[in-house]
Amino acid sequence: MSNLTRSPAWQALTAHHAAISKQTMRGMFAADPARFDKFSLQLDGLLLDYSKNVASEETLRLLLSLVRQSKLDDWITRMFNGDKINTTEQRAVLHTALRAPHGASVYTDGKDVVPDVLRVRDHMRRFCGAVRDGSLRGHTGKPLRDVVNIGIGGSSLGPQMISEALKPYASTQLNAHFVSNVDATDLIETLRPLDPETTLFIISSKTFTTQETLTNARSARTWLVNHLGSEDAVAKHFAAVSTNLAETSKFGINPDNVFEFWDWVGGRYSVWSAIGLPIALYIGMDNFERLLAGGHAMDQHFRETPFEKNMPVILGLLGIWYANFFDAASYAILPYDQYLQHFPAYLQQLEMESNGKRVDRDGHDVDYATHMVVWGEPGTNGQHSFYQLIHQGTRMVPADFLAPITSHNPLGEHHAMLLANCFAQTEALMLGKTEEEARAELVAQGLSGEALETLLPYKVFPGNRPSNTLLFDRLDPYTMGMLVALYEHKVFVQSVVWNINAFDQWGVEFGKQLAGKLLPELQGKQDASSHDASTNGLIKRFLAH
Ligand code: G6Q
Repeated sequence: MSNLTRSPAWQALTAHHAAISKQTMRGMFAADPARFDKFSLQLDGLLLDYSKNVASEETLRLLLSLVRQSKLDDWITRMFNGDKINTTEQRAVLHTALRAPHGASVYTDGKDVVPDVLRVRDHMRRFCGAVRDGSLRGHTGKPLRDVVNIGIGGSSLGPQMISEALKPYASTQLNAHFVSNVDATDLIETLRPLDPETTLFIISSKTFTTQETLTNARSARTWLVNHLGSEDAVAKHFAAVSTNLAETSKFGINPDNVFEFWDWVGGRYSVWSAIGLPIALYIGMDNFERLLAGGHAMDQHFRETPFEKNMPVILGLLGIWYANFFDAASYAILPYDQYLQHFPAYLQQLEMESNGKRVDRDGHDVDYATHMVVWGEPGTNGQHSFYQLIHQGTRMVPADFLAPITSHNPLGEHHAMLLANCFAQTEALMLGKTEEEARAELVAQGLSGEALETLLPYKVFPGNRPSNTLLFDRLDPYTMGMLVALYEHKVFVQSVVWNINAFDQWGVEFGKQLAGKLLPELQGKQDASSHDASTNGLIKRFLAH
């Protein structure tokens, strides 16, 4: 048994789970009219309603003792102070320094990192200003109109998700595009409608060695040079964001267009760094800085607020409650905002790459579940497909609902309908529909006798299905910053309780090695018979064509 599952806090939660399983949320709401007030938190226009959880005040008390037992306060201090808490890579974890305000100091290896952060931010401001006002132009003198980010994983998902989320703030003069897949279809379909004379490529890669990104970058370069007829065009049409300045220079990118970041920024935590350049170009540097300010506000909240009122702590603990004590295997992210359409995919990486681990910080296999599978789609679309399983399936799927009070696109009744759907879903998941209620409905529809009895079991909804709701005034840059930082810190809280390192990604590195090994075999340069029979068979079939 691990220290965690043996601990008094864990044991107390196991016993409490057995007791609370006899209660329902329906009953808890009926018994306590103040439940919403007790189980909700607010920060700068962001409301977290966590009252629709299978949790009582006692549950929260026990979960908070679990987090205290894990010494979360020490871990928070260590992270913000630049300790090398990413031990398997011997790195500090300082994405929070990227959103630190002017005047702050954050040290790692005896060096204050903030002056470098601010220097790169100033560089971004100058570059974005020059592209946006047309003073920085393409090789033939035309203004740059289409920004194509070439990157993958952490060097793509964040910029793409936030550019889409903040589209209402974007310049009407610029379009943002994202190419990540090594499948040439991604690049070719993106470039097809674009004019090389007005296209700016940003090659985003922390390592600048990622096979997909460099392959796409080389093909993009060929496309540009072929169309514009000169290698000189590259200097005007390519920028790079990387920690590997030697490789960006080898690629031939104009040093004035190279934006640096550092190994203490994890890929999936890097959207706040120059990896956010496509966002800054698209929505302007002032808006990008408001995004940083929102992230910083959440940092302050996380560091300074007692755990019982701390949003990332509460969200993290509720995830642990379901993953470890209810055996929930997945949880859904359900944004009722079309602009947040890429948010589930973004959180899939943030949460599953961070906490999809099975060896603890002491090198031992864990004997408890770690992260749940994350999935989701914007509402109301999901309601017409997978919500069936959430309402009536055999598995518990806790869900986070997100919605803005004000729409950027007010049109007739649309927004009221959207929110009516959102609130109705969380209510129905919580309440369910009892046999009695279902029977009354069927009677009202004119059914009786055998026909009614046959249909009745299918019309019952067990309810007691948990959800959190994040309701915010408007999806603006500051709110977006708060939301992303909220989930980052939630992931950290969970990693601390689970005693795992949220900041390495050996599974991803493994994938990078594998493709490199097989490529020469598919190209017929190396014998391809050393694999298992299935892999050999697939390679043979490919080579036969
Ligand atoms: C993020 C991951 C991974 C990474 C990509 C791209 O935390 O490590 O998604 O961001 O593999 O890596 P590069 O930025 O080095 O190209």
